[in-house]
Amino acid sequence: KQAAMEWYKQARFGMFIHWGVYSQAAGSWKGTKVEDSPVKGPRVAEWLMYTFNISREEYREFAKQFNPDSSFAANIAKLAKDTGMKYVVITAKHHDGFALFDSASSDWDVADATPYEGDLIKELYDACRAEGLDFGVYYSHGHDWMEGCDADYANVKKKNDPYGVPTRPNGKNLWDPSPNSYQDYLEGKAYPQIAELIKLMPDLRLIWFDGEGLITEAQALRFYKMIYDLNPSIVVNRRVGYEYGDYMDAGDNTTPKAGELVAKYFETCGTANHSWGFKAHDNNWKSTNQLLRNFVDIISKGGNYLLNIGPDGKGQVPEPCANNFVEMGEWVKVNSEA
Ligand code: JFZ
Repeated sequence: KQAAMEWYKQARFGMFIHWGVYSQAAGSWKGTKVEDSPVKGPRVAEWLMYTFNISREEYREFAKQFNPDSSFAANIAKLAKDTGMKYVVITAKHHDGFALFDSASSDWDVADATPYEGDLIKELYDACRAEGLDFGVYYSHGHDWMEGCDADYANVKKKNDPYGVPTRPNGKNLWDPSPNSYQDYLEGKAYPQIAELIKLMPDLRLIWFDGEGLITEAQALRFYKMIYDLNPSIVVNRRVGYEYGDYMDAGDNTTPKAGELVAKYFETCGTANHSWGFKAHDNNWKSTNQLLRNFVDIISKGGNYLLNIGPDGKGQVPEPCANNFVEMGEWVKVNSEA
């Protein structure tokens, strides 16, 4: 792991990508913006299915319109390179459970549920490697609104929670839950998909877990150990659960102040506007100056900056965002050794 952590420490600046079926909705559903939904919860565009309590069947139908331009991979890899970034981390599966790769363990994936002919994750991996960029994937192991364990949520939570904290079903699909148990979901989908991703990409560098709420210590350790056994150079983030990850995070969009976070390796992930997934009506982009101030602040404290883009359904990065990134990259490249 030491060499992998050295890589991580030196990489410093990465691109986060939130992309999926929700991207084509652009932050609205049937004419209503996510901000105007009566359902309580985050107002980010990638939570579309949750925000509008979309049934699993209707959301599966919606996936049939997801058909990106195959040029997305080369374009995004180039943008990351031009921004001065050293690696890319894309959502291989977000909370809606949709896999952007051709998965053998589920047909809720790009190959079986959309008209797109190809494997989005593998294509972006290849394009990034061709640009000399390293590659990682985000994987929502805790939430899966399509095939997770949400019907069983209250029981599992009660059983797994060592402190007897009352159940707060935040972020769970309780409007149309799948019948799976948590253990079945992990065995049948989450563990196998992590193994698939590692096999698909021999140079995979990082796995970024999210949504750890339900997991037991043994289940979190199994993710960590399984990854180590398959490829010990993969770096794992803290959110795998029970602090088993290799580095800390400072909370989304936040930078640690002096004395707040003492960790050799940490990361701040951040948005370029106010949503991770593409939201057409959020044009409140952080300025190039603001992005650079964040960058310098985080890097000077020894952390990594994972700065997000949300491409649209076709895979296009919003133009003002891309322009700011390229402008930022001119400074980053001049003012860093590499
Ligand atoms: C999670 C996701 O729910 C969200 O959609 C996005 O992927 C983001 C990067 O991660 O949201 C979180 C999770 C944890 C914190 C904040 C937002 N946190 O610990 O500050």
